[in-house]
Amino acid sequence: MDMHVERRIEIERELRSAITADVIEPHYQPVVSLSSNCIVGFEALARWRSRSLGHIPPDMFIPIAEETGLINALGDQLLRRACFDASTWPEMFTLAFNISPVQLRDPAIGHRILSILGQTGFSPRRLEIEITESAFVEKTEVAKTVIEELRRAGVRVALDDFGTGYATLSQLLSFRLDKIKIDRSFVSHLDDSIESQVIVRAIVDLAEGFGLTTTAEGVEGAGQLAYLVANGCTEGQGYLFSAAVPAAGINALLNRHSGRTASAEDAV
Ligand code: G
Ligand code: G
Ligand code: MN
Repeated sequence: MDMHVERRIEIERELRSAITADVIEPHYQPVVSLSSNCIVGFEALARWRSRSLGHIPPDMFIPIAEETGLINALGDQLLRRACFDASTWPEMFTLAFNISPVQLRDPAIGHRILSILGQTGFSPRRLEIEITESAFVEKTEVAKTVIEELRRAGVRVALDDFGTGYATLSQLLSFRLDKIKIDRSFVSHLDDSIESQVIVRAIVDLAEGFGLTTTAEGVEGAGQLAYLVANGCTEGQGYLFSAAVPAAGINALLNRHSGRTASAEDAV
């Protein structure tokens, strides 16, 4: 317990200086169209290697940033860097960026996101924000206003980790969304669980019925990919294609990918 508390305090202290020094950087995981097998965009995932503490995963430092109020500064910094990096990619690639429910409690976040887009010259039409279900449960008025503000500017909105939260369908449907991301806990059991297959198919149908696209998260195997393709899932993401790579690795990834012919077995 003491060790845990000490470690946390240490991480919090290091996190403050990491934000001041702007050393937490987004890496990028490709999002692949399942109909063409082409990369259509990248999701930014924060990566932090601290000199004194080593690699700290976002699952650990994002919650600390949220509890300490550092998330706004960190989120802005990461988005600025991601838009800057993404501006160098070919036009057709979109940038997906995670916004935590805590960030969505701040009525000013919409304005800040749009200013960062203006400053970096990155088109709102190329940005997609990912929001988890919990943002749709409490304090929904602020979240709703922010989402509407961003959508009016052309930003798209994806519901992240769908199927794992506590939002009701009617709560979710009272927001205007563009995409549903199917949580990897369902995708990872597609080979051995009929239940997972039924759930994934139902989510794809539900999304289609509301005119939304779907992205399957955590695709790791050819069998999972085949099921997703056969059932009309729009896009996939996962280690089968590629893990997140640093900004400097994107060109190599794109070159490797364009040298191949499109086929279901073909991983990025
Ligand atoms: O990449 P992965 O383990 O590494 O990410 C773990 C979790 O951290 C995911 O739920 C992801 O949404 C979240 N995360 C990663 N990067 C960011 C970020 O830039 N902002 C926010 N709010 N969450 C992030
Ligand atoms: O919550 P969100 O979907 O934003 O988090 C994405 C998380 O999933 C990141 O931690 C990312 O590193 C991780 N991830 C991406 N692809 C795979 C995969 O194929 N398998 C597993 N186990 N994790 C993945
Ligand atoms: Mn995400």
